[in-house]
Amino acid sequence: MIVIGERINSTRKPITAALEARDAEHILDEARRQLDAGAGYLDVNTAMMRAAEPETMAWVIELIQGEFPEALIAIDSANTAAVEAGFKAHKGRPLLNSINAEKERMGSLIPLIREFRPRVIGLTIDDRGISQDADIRYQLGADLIDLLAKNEIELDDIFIDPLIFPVSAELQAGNVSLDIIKRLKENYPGVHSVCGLSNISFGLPERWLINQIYMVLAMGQGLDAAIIDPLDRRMMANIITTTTLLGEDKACKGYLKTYRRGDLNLD
Ligand code: THG
Repeated sequence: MIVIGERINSTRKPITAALEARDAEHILDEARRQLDAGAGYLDVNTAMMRAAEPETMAWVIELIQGEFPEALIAIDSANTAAVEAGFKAHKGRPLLNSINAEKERMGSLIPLIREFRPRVIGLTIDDRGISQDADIRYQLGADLIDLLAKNEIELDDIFIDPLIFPVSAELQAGNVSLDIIKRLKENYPGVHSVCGLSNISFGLPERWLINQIYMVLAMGQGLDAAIIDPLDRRMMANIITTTTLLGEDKACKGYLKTYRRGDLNLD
């Protein structure tokens, strides 16, 4: 499972405050803790900085990679200027979060993708919004894969996000996203699937319980990347245990290593 750490996101108030104050220590502490917990990417969203979103994105990336040269960033932005600023600041290959099937956005991002060759998350949404129909969302994912492949992006560098609706608002929301993950795995085994999980539990109590069980169900269908809080020890323990049970942890090495670190002791 590729864990994308979600904590450096300007929708979180302490992060907005740290970005506004250019509080390097706070951002580096968030980066360090997520990397230590096993994050393969750090998602960075600076959208709440509005006009300063691009320069703030570049500042965060340079700050983190200055301290942790191996760290990779998922550039989480709907703003083309911020994406470009992020690409220019980043050493190594970032993960673009995200492109989608909206015509206008696609037009400006494809040239940047061709120039900077990031790994790419594609969302299953287009100008009509999010469909509740699994066939439509699956097809948007398949079309994005074809488009990225045509632009010489390797299958291993493509991540499709089936998107998740709250199960409290739409009874079949959980099943629809599971179905998309399964069909993508069957038809494009070299492509990754990814999601941010927390939407599934919106509007219900004890959200952690819903998020964690949904993670296990999604991994059962082939989900291999997730945007989560890596400091959530129970979620991380569930992920390693599920990986082991799915036969992807040779000699249970990952499970035993996690046990020896004390990270399976959740009391
Ligand atoms: N798919 C893709 N990208 C995404 C999402 C997705 N990026 C944004 C989001 N969804 C994932 N990132 C976050 C970041 C922070 C929080 C949740 C998701 C978060 N949530 C608090 C909580 O759940 O308790 C509430 C917010 C707060 O702290 O104020 O922190 O789906 N491709």
